[in-house]
Formats: sequence, C-alpha cells, structure tokens
Amino acid sequence: TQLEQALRNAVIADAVDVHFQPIVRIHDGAVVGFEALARWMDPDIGSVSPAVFVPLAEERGFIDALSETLLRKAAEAALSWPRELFLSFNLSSAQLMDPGTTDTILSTLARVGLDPRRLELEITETAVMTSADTASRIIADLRNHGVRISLDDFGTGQSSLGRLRDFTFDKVKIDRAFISQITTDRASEHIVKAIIAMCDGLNLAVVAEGIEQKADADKLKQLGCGMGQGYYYGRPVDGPATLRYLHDHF
Ligand code: G
Ligand code: G
Ligand code: MN
Ligand code: NA
Repeated sequence: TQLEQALRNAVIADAVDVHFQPIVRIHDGAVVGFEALARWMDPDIGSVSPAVFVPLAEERGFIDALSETLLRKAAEAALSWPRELFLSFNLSSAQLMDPGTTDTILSTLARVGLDPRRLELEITETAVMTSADTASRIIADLRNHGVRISLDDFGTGQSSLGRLRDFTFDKVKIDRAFISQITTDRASEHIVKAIIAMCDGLNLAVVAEGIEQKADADKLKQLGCGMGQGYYYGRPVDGPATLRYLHDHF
C-alpha cells in the first residue's frame, strides 16, 4: 500500500521522529524520566499516529527496523539530557515474540553509549500473553543487563493479576482510563488505591498515566502514588523542547 511504502521510505530516510513526555515524582513534581513516543509526519500524507503506523510495521514485518531507529534516536537524546534521567521506551508485541530483540536492543544501546540501567521498556499484558516463553526469556535477559521492565496500560488487559504473579516486572503504569475519573468516580479511586497498595506489597514502582489536572495530581499524592505522567506535567515534545523543559523544571 501507499502508506506502507511511505513508512518504509521514512524508516530508511531516518524521517520517523521521537518525542518525549516527562514522568515526574508526584510528591514534589521532580522530573525523573521521559517516555519516548514515535512521531511521523509525511510531507504528502500528513501526520500519522503511531497507533496506526506501529501496527502496520508489525504486520508488514519491519517493526524491528523501525524500532531500532527510534531507540537509537531516543538513546542519543537521553545522552544529551543534563541529568541521568531514565528513558522509557515502548516495545510492541511482535518484538516480544522475536528472540532477536534482546541483542538488537543491547547492541543499539552499546553503539550509542547509553547505560542499559537508564532504559525502561514498556510492554503490555497482551504482548506478554501471546508468546509467554519467548517473552519471559527476553525480559529475563534484558533485566540481567540492568534494563527495567514496565507493565503499560495496567488494568485494561486480561488476567492482569496473573501476569504480575508469573512475570518479573519493575514498574506498573496505571492506565489513564482510571486516572481520568479519579476525582469524580469513587470506584476509580478505590481501584487506583488498591493497585498502589498491591504494588507496594510486590515492591513494584507505580506510575499514574493521563494526569490532566491539578486535582488528579493532588488526589494521587494523597493516595501515595509514586510517579505520574500526563498533560498536567507536560505534553510529548521534540528533542530541543525537551531540553528547554529540563531547563525550566527541576
Ligand atoms: O503518543 P500516542 O498517544 O499517539 O501513542 C499512541 C500509541 O502508540 C500508544 O499506545 C503508544 O504506546 C504507541 N507508541 C508510541 N510510540 C511508540 C514506539 O516507539 N513503539 C511502540 N511499539 N509503540 C509506540
Ligand atoms: O499506550 P501508552 O500509554 O504508551 O500511550 C501513551 C499515549 O498517551 C501517548 O500517545 C500520549 O500522547 C498519550 N497521553 C499522554 N498523556 C496524556 C494525557 O494526560 N491525556 C491523554 N488523553 N493522553 C495522554
Ligand atoms: Mn507507554
Ligand atoms: Na500506557
């Protein structure tokens, strides 16, 4: 298709870009890391969402090439940050089914010179479910090299609690579906409270996603949630704007 060809060309031409969204420590608002988010603006087609082009690259078998480019760019940017913040990077489900993923990631980090201990990989429950054996091997190998693993979109997939028992993760990201209603819906508040307590017990770090208002942040602070992310703290912005953001925030 035309979209597929345009995307293939963009990968070759290094034209797919990466933006960064701050992740903060909720109690004082300090920036602790950034999530890398892929962005693609084709001169003819216009801007295409990663929710469209990531699945396309997976289906057409070039997600590894796309992802390697994105990780290289994100890691290079992370090296330019004035502080040793973590870089959080999304991994697609196809990558967790491919045993070559571990080497691709580690060699990209080595080439750029980013310490694997600064990298976190965001994976979803669906991804670890589809190919459990391969996925757990990849996760274990990467963790042995110091890479941390976050369970993304927590609460929206299937058998969430079973995943937490059977796999080794370092962090849970609570899906924004719960956060967006935390000040208006008692059920959402109770669910978030329970997830935080569970993560405390399992020794897992917690990030609340989709914090859009001060009232959400205040509520999460009161609930003892460790980290937060969302438009209230900052939208995803390009590399230069990320440096300016860091200049203006502690
Ligand atoms: O940034 P935005 O809300 O448009 O992202 C839409 C979706 O695309 C999200 O689910 C996000 O996790 C995913 N996504 C963004 N960047 C990447 C990436 O670099 N790799 C993968 N696999 N998914 C990404
Ligand atoms: O699936 P994942 O959690 O990786 O998706 C991240 C997506 O969420 C990004 O595309 C980002 O643009 C979007 N996002 C980040 N913060 C907010 C927010 O506060 N509100 C909403 N609606 N979307 C957000
Ligand atoms: Mn994510
Ligand atoms: Na998420």
